[in-house]
Amino acid sequence: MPSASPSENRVLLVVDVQNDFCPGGALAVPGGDELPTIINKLSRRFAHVILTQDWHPEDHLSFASSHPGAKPFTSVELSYGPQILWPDHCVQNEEGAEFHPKLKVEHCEMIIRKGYHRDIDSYSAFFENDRTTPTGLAGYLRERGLNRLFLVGLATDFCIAYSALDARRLGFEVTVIESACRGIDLDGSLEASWLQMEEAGVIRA
Ligand code: VGL
Ligand code: ZN
Repeated sequence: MPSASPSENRVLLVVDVQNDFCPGGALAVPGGDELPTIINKLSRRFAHVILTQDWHPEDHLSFASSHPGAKPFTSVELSYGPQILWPDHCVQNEEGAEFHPKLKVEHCEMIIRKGYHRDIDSYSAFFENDRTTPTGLAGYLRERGLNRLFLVGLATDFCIAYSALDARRLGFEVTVIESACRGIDLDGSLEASWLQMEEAGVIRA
């Protein structure tokens, strides 16, 4: 299998820069709207760019509204383990699921959607939250020889951290560019996720 040239084995993975994760959205991450400008500029230094898009059916099981009486930001036990319940967000085909209008990465070569199975959430770009159902991204990257990942986007302590940890587990080199990420920070989750990422050999840049 031919691999990409050494200078082109890097790929920028832009995670969930969508309206609902930005101020004014359903699950707003503070400062999320600062990222499009930063990422647009950064993306020019990468020959390969992939975007992820959180893409839920309207009755998704990660929504508090799918559990009568449950409040957002509490946790429930699902078949695959604990799941935080979120406000309804990134519903398929709705405006909240669209990329932030200022995000302009024309040379993006693939958009990977996740969280589209009703019964299972998917923080990571590689596996759904059962940690075993693959999204197909690892196969794509391997087949194309893209083995150095640079992660940016939202949210540092959920989709970025889960993606970074899975990528390390799969043997990729992983760098998280902190200035181009923003976190949710539920009960210290931001600090905890950085510790886990650093332990796993993720480069914090
Ligand atoms: C995310 C919570 C729910 C994320 C997605 O992009 O970090 N967080 N869905
Ligand atoms: Zn989601």
